[in-house]
Amino acid sequence: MIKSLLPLAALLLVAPALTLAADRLAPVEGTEVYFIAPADGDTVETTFTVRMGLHGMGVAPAGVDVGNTGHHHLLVNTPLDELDLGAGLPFSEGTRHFGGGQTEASLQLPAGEHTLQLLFMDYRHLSFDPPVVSDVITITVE
Ligand SMILES: [Cu+2]
Repeated sequence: MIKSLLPLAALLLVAPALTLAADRLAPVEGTEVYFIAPADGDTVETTFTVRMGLHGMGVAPAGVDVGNTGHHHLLVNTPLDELDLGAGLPFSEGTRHFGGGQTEASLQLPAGEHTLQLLFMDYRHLSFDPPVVSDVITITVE
Protein backbone atom coordinates (compact mmCIF):
# COMPACT_ATOMS: atom_id res chain seq x y z
CA MET A 1 0.00 0.00 0.00
CA ILE A 2 2.70 2.48 1.02
CA LYS A 3 4.91 1.32 -1.84
CA SER A 4 2.22 2.13 -4.40
CA LEU A 5 1.97 5.72 -3.14
CA LEU A 6 5.67 6.47 -3.59
CA PRO A 7 5.53 7.34 -7.30
CA LEU A 8 2.67 9.75 -6.61
CA ALA A 9 4.59 11.39 -3.76
CA ALA A 10 7.62 11.81 -6.03
CA LEU A 11 5.43 13.42 -8.68
CA LEU A 12 3.98 15.88 -6.18
CA LEU A 13 7.48 16.93 -5.09
CA VAL A 14 8.58 17.55 -8.67
CA ALA A 15 5.41 19.32 -9.82
CA PRO A 16 6.10 22.80 -8.33
CA ALA A 17 9.53 22.90 -10.02
CA LEU A 18 7.94 22.00 -13.34
CA THR A 19 5.34 24.72 -12.95
CA LEU A 20 8.02 27.34 -12.29
CA ALA A 21 10.14 26.17 -15.20
CA ALA A 22 7.17 26.41 -17.53
CA ASP A 23 6.73 30.01 -16.42
CA ARG A 24 10.07 31.05 -17.89
CA LEU A 25 9.81 33.08 -21.07
CA ALA A 26 11.35 32.05 -24.36
CA PRO A 27 13.91 34.53 -25.71
CA VAL A 28 13.63 35.87 -29.23
CA GLU A 29 15.30 33.23 -31.37
CA GLY A 30 18.92 34.02 -32.08
CA THR A 31 19.31 36.50 -29.19
CA GLU A 32 22.93 36.94 -28.14
CA VAL A 33 24.55 38.68 -25.20
CA TYR A 34 28.26 39.44 -25.36
CA PHE A 35 31.08 41.54 -23.93
CA ILE A 36 32.05 44.63 -25.91
CA ALA A 37 34.69 45.23 -23.22
CA PRO A 38 36.77 43.91 -21.63
CA ALA A 39 37.90 41.15 -23.98
CA ASP A 40 38.86 37.64 -22.92
CA GLY A 41 42.45 37.67 -21.63
CA ASP A 42 42.57 41.43 -21.05
CA THR A 43 44.54 42.97 -18.20
CA VAL A 44 42.64 45.83 -16.55
CA GLU A 45 43.04 48.25 -13.66
CA THR A 46 41.21 47.80 -10.34
CA THR A 47 38.43 50.05 -11.60
CA PHE A 48 37.38 49.26 -15.15
CA THR A 49 34.39 49.58 -17.44
CA VAL A 50 32.24 46.67 -18.57
CA ARG A 51 30.31 47.23 -21.79
CA MET A 52 27.47 44.81 -22.39
CA GLY A 53 26.28 44.00 -25.88
CA LEU A 54 22.94 42.53 -26.88
CA HIS A 55 21.58 41.43 -30.21
CA GLY A 56 18.02 40.33 -30.90
CA MET A 57 16.16 41.76 -27.89
CA GLY A 58 15.90 45.10 -26.08
CA VAL A 59 17.02 46.37 -22.67
CA ALA A 60 14.42 47.68 -20.21
CA PRO A 61 14.60 48.39 -16.47
CA ALA A 62 13.72 45.57 -14.07
CA GLY A 63 10.04 45.39 -13.21
CA VAL A 64 8.94 46.83 -16.56
CA ASP A 65 7.01 44.18 -18.46
CA VAL A 66 7.61 45.08 -22.09
CA GLY A 67 7.70 42.21 -24.58
CA ASN A 68 11.06 40.94 -25.84
CA THR A 69 13.13 42.89 -23.31
CA GLY A 70 15.12 42.17 -20.17
CA HIS A 71 18.16 43.46 -18.30
CA HIS A 72 21.79 42.52 -17.96
CA HIS A 73 23.39 40.54 -15.14
CA LEU A 74 27.04 39.94 -14.54
CA LEU A 75 28.35 36.75 -12.98
CA VAL A 76 31.65 37.46 -11.24
CA ASN A 77 33.65 34.32 -10.46
CA THR A 78 30.34 32.46 -10.45
CA PRO A 79 29.88 29.43 -12.73
CA LEU A 80 26.50 29.31 -14.43
CA ASP A 81 25.91 25.72 -13.32
CA GLU A 82 26.05 26.81 -9.66
CA LEU A 83 22.89 28.88 -10.17
CA ASP A 84 19.30 27.71 -9.94
CA LEU A 85 17.95 29.14 -13.19
CA GLY A 86 14.43 28.10 -12.18
CA ALA A 87 14.47 30.75 -9.44
CA GLY A 88 15.10 34.48 -9.37
CA LEU A 89 18.76 35.47 -9.44
CA PRO A 90 20.07 36.46 -5.98
CA PHE A 91 21.58 39.91 -5.50
CA SER A 92 25.22 39.41 -4.51
CA GLU A 93 28.81 40.33 -5.34
CA GLY A 94 28.92 37.32 -7.62
CA THR A 95 25.52 37.91 -9.26
CA ARG A 96 25.14 41.57 -10.11
CA HIS A 97 21.97 43.08 -11.57
CA PHE A 98 21.78 46.07 -13.86
CA GLY A 99 18.11 46.67 -13.20
CA GLY A 100 18.25 50.26 -14.32
CA GLY A 101 18.70 49.04 -17.85
CA GLN A 102 22.43 49.85 -17.91
CA THR A 103 24.55 48.57 -20.78
CA GLU A 104 27.75 49.91 -19.27
CA ALA A 105 29.03 49.77 -15.70
CA SER A 106 32.10 50.63 -13.70
CA LEU A 107 33.42 47.63 -11.81
CA GLN A 108 36.00 47.29 -9.06
CA LEU A 109 37.73 43.99 -8.44
CA PRO A 110 40.78 43.02 -6.39
CA ALA A 111 44.06 42.17 -8.11
CA GLY A 112 44.21 38.72 -9.65
CA GLU A 113 42.39 36.59 -12.17
CA HIS A 114 38.62 36.76 -12.42
CA THR A 115 35.99 35.19 -14.64
CA LEU A 116 33.07 37.21 -15.97
CA GLN A 117 29.93 36.08 -17.75
CA LEU A 118 26.86 38.01 -18.83
CA LEU A 119 23.39 36.61 -18.20
CA PHE A 120 20.43 38.40 -19.77
CA MET A 121 17.22 37.88 -17.79
CA ASP A 122 13.62 39.05 -17.88
CA TYR A 123 11.93 41.87 -15.92
CA ARG A 124 11.42 39.51 -12.93
CA HIS A 125 15.15 38.59 -12.77
CA LEU A 126 14.23 35.15 -14.14
CA SER A 127 16.28 33.42 -16.77
CA PHE A 128 14.88 32.92 -20.22
CA ASP A 129 14.50 29.33 -21.35
CA PRO A 130 16.91 28.55 -22.90
CA PRO A 131 19.20 30.93 -20.96
CA VAL A 132 20.75 33.88 -22.80
CA VAL A 133 24.39 33.91 -21.70
CA SER A 134 27.69 35.16 -23.05
CA ASP A 135 30.93 33.26 -23.26
CA VAL A 136 32.91 33.19 -20.00
CA ILE A 137 35.86 35.58 -20.18
CA THR A 138 38.91 35.60 -17.93
CA ILE A 139 40.58 38.90 -17.06
CA THR A 140 43.52 39.87 -14.93
CA VAL A 141 43.21 42.84 -12.59
CA GLU A 142 46.54 44.58 -11.95
CU1 LIG B 1 17.94 41.42 -12.33
